[in-house]
Amino acid sequence: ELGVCTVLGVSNVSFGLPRRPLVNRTMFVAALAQGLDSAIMNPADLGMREALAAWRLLSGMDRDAQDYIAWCGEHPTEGTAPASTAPAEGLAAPANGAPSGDGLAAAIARGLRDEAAARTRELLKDLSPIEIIEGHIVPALDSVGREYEARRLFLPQLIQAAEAAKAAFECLKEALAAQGAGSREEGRGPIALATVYGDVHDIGKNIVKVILENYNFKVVDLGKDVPPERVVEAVKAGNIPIVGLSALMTTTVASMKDTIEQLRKECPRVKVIVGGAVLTPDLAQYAGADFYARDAMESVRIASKILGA
Ligand code: B1M
Repeated sequence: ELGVCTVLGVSNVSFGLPRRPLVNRTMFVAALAQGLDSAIMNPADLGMREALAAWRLLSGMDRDAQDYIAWCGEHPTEGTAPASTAPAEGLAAPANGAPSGDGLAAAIARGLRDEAAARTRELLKDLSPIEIIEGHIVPALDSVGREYEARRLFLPQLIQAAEAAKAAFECLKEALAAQGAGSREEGRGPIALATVYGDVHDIGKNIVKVILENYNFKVVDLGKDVPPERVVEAVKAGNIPIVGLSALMTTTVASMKDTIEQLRKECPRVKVIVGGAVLTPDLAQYAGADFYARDAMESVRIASKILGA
C-alpha cells in the first residue's frame, strides 16, 4: 500500500528460545518470501547466509545458480561438493569450481558464450575448423564432463558450457560455409543422422553433420532423442543407404542397439555408423553397428568407403 521498503531485525523472533539460529533462518526465509528488502542479521552466522544463497537461487535472482554454486564451493558442508581447486586438465586453476584462463577451453568451461565465439574467431586465423573442433572444443567439453562427474561442476554449469560450445561451433559453421560447403542437392548419400532415443546430447552429431555436408554428403538430420521407429521410417521413405547414430550415455547404448536391431529387420541393406563419447569399438560391435567412428573425419572416411568414392 505504501510502496516503502522494509528492514527487519531478524533474530528478535527467537529471543528466549533454544536453537535460535534455526528459528532465525526459518524466520528470515519466511520474511523474504513476503518481500523483505533488507535484514539486520549476524553475518558470521553461516546458516543465515546459506539460507540467503538458497533463497536467491529458488526465487530466480541467482541466474544459472552461479552464486549458489560458488557459495557451496567456498563453504563445503556435509553433502555438498568438496572445495577442491584441482584444475581441469589443461586449464588454469578454478576460483569457484569453474576453470579460469582466457583460452577457448576456459571460455567453454566457464560458459562464456561471447568469449567462446571471440576466441574461436582468433583461433581461425591459424587453425582449420576441424583442428579447432578436435583440438579445443572436444577436449574442453571432455574436461567439463570430468569436472561434472567429480562434482566440481554442476548441471547449470554443464548447460552453460554446452551453450558456449555451440556459440564457438556457430563461428566454425560460418567458416566452413565460406570455404564452400558441398551443395546438399547434389550431395552424396544421403546419410541419416540421429541421436538415439533417451539421449539429448547433440553437439557431436551436429558437428558430424556439418563436416559431412562440407565433404559434399547430403544429410538428413533426424535430431535428438529419436525413437527407433522414426529412424526406420526415414530410411525407408528416403531409401537412405547410411545411418549415423550418436549415443553419449552408458544407458542409451541399449537404445542404440534397439535402433540397429529394428533397422536390421526392416532395412537389411542399410549400413550403420555409430559414434559418441561412451562408445568404443567393442561397444559398437555389441550394439550391432557396421562401423565405429571416433570423430567427424572418421565418419567422412567411412561414408566415402561405403559409397565407393
Ligand atoms: Co551430459 N553427460 N548429461 N550434457 N554431457 C555426458 C555425456 C557425461 C559423460 C558427463 C559425465 O558425467 N562425465 C554423462 C554420461 C555418463 C555416462 O552415461 N557414462 C552425462 C550425463 C550424466 C548427463 C545427464 C544425465 C545429466 C543430468 O541431467 N543429471 C543429462 C542427460 C540428459 C539426457 O540425455 N537424457 C545430460 C545433459 C547434458 C547437457 C544438456 C547439459 C549437455 C548437452 C547439450 C547438447 O548436446 N545440446 C551435456 C554435455 C555438454 C555433456 C558433456 C560435458 C559433453 C558432450 C559433448 O558435447 N561432447 C559430456 C561429457 C563428455 O562427453 N566427455 C556429458 C563434445 C562432442 C563433440 O563429442 O558427442 O562424443 P561427442 O561427438 C564426437 C565423437 O564422439 C563423434 O564425432 C563427434 C565429433 O568429433 N561422434 C560421431 C558422435 N556422434 C557420432 C555419430 C556418428 C559419427 C561420429 O555417426 C556417423
